[in-house]
Amino acid sequence: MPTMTEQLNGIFPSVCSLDCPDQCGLLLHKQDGKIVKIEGDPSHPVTQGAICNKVRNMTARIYDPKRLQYPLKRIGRKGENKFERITWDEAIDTITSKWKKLIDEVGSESIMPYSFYGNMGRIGTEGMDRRFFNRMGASRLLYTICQSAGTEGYNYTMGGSYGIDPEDTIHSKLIIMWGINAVSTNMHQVVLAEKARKNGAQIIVIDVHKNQTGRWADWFIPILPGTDAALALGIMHILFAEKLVDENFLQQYTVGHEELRQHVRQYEPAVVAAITGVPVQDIYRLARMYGQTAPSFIRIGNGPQHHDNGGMCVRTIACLPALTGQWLHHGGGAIKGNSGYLEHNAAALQRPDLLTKKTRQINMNLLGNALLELDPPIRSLYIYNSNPAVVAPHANKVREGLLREDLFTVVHDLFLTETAMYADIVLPATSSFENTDFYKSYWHHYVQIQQPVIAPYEESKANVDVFRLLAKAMGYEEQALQETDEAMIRQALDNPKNPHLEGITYEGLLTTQFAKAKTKPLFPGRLKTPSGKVELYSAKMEKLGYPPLPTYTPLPEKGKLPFLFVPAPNHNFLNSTFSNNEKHARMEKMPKLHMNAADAARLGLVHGDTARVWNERGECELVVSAGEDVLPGVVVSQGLWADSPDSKALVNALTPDRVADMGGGATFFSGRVNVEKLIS
Ligand SMILES: Nc1nc2c(c(=O)[nH]1)N[C@H]1C(S)=C(S)[C@@H](COP(=O)(O)OP(=O)(O)OC[C@H]3O[C@@H](n4cnc5c(=O)[nH]c(N)nc54)[C@H](O)[C@@H]3O)O[C@H]1N2
Ligand SMILES: Nc1nc2c(c(=O)[nH]1)N[C@H]1C(S)=C(S)[C@@H](COP(=O)(O)OP(=O)(O)OC[C@H]3O[C@@H](n4cnc5c(=O)[nH]c(N)nc54)[C@H](O)[C@@H]3O)O[C@H]1N2
Ligand code: SF4
Ligand SMILES: [Mo]
Repeated sequence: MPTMTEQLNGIFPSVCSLDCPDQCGLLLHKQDGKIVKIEGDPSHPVTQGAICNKVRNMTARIYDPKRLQYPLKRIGRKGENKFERITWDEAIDTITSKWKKLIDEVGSESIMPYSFYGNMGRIGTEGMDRRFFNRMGASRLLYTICQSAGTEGYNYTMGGSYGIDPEDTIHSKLIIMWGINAVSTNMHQVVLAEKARKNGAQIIVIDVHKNQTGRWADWFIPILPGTDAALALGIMHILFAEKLVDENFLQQYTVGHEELRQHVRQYEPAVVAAITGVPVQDIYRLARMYGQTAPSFIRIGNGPQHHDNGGMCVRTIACLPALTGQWLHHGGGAIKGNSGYLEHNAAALQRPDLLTKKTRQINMNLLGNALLELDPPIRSLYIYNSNPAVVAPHANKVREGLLREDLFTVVHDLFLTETAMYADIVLPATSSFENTDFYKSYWHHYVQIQQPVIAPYEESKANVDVFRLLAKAMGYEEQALQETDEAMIRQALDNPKNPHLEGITYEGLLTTQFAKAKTKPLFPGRLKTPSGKVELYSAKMEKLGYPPLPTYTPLPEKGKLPFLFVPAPNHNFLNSTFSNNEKHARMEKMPKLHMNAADAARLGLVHGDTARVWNERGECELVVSAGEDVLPGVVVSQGLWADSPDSKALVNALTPDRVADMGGGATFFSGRVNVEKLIS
């Protein structure tokens, strides 16, 4: 049988590799060896043949003439975009000679990997790479940029990343999309919610911006950024006061309900309204709907947790389903993330045993500090699966770090990204359709496999292949550093600690393409919290110095500058991915600043004007969209736009690199800015 890459024509199964909860099953249509069409796999139970516009247009990206074809070395100044072609041999030799010298002279911790999930394939993002850097004894990165604050917060309440099966949400009667722009970022949750709606479900969206998800809701509730914990506590206040709680569930499956009952007395609706901007009557209406409808489901998004108080906020929202016993209803409960069900054998895949000493750990949200202030300094950065010059907070600090002449930077990517402009060596990466890997969603319950469908583009190489080459050139002889893709996938799937994965094997995936984890409802049952119950009161948090009960803490910087700035993702990009592909940028039109009409009028701004947005960290120029989509005092932009010397749309120039209350998380949405009309 010829392999899929050898077959020039046909339709081949695949999986979307992007960092998106939906993790769709795909069908790739090939003609004359090229992918000509991408569609959703109709047989995938969650995808059901539907995919987003971004990926339907993915061929524009994988065959974009700007794609990197061969390795490059820098010949101009850093950031100047002057490179020349070199061979892979020269690239690997240059990198490893430099690293050997650094290790001899200043030690292995002077080298630091930086990566995220530009491709969610696990052997390429947390497999051979981790083995390699463990063996080297490089500084270790803490992967905090996305959901770490909320995950830690949720875990204090629920004991792990376990929610309900999203496929069950068709049975819900009340769906609350809380700080999630699901129409853009989790479209199949919207499809499932639509099914529930046909059966009579109401859909509520709680957000700081009436974007397309808010417009789709039956009831949109605008809220001030960073105040959601107060709203959740206000709901609890009413649920207890009006006896809308499920006392049996509280008795049997929670700890701390008496303490919580006392504690939430202070969160009177009038107090909560003043904090959140949600009117008193709406707080009552929301609490009563929530208290009187079952099954109800809360989809907790990333919005509320990208704030200084984000961990506690998610921990607080996560308490709500327990108060009304929703976990016992089919289709009731919550999802923050579901990665617990698909937990693979991380030790077998990453091989922490290769690490012979305890190396320092660096929070990726503090990349600017790490490059400018760490002692002993970082002398070499190896960046893959990520574009930190655009996606990391406090971008100007990051770029100042990347400009350091004594920093040797390697970037492995499909494109000459804004980050790659600062590299000494640039390596071309294959797209996921050219690789072997396994995939697991952090929302639905399916594991999927990708086998190469097309040959590597020009001289590009997969992450795992580059690390095998680097290992050889470094003289690392461990077998773990030369293992095959297949061996790594087998090792990862073999996780005796996770019964949900039982029966999911490499062979099985080769024949079925996807497989569902074996799950059962969380209740009746024991959680992985210390008490085995939902921890409304958490002794563990108390020990760690957090308030043991759900609590609202205001954002810092209150009032310092007039506007809270929320730079969220957009519809047609995926973080910065696609921002450099003309087709996607055209679909998205232009970087905008959504502001309240009253604020705009006060500043003499009209719809379509360009506004200068600035604070002590940097500035941006964005096109004003004035209206009622955001509350006064809030400005929202969407999308991580391509950045060049003549565009001024780098929103992360404005975002704080403060670390959130939990998980070392990012605080992208807690920054404050000034806005004025740009006079040109
Ligand atoms: N199209 C598209 N899809 C994506 C991505 C993308 O860039 N584009 N990114 C992917 C990734 S990596 C992730 S992590 C997910 C993220 O997807 P989501 O979970 O949807 O998270 P965000 O888009 O960051 O923010 C969601 C919403 O929170 C709102 N928000 C901000 N602050 C607050 C607040 O304090 N309270 C409330 N209630 N709302 C607030 C924002 O206005 C936004 O509408 O999406 C993934 N999918
Ligand atoms: N202002 C603001 N900033 C944010 C956010 C926000 O909401 N607002 N969201 C944050 C969140 S939630 C996240 S998850 C981060 C995401 O930040 P990143 O992980 O940096 O995501 P992308 O911008 O998609 O960049 C991924 C890069 O990986 C490359 N890539 C893809 N596949 C491969 C591969 O197989 N090998 C290699 N070597 N490279 C590959 C892509 O070409 C792309 O350049 O951004 C964060 N930044
Ligand atoms: S980006 Fe999300 S919705 Fe679009 S195809 Fe990929 S997994 Fe599906
Ligand atoms: Mo993310």
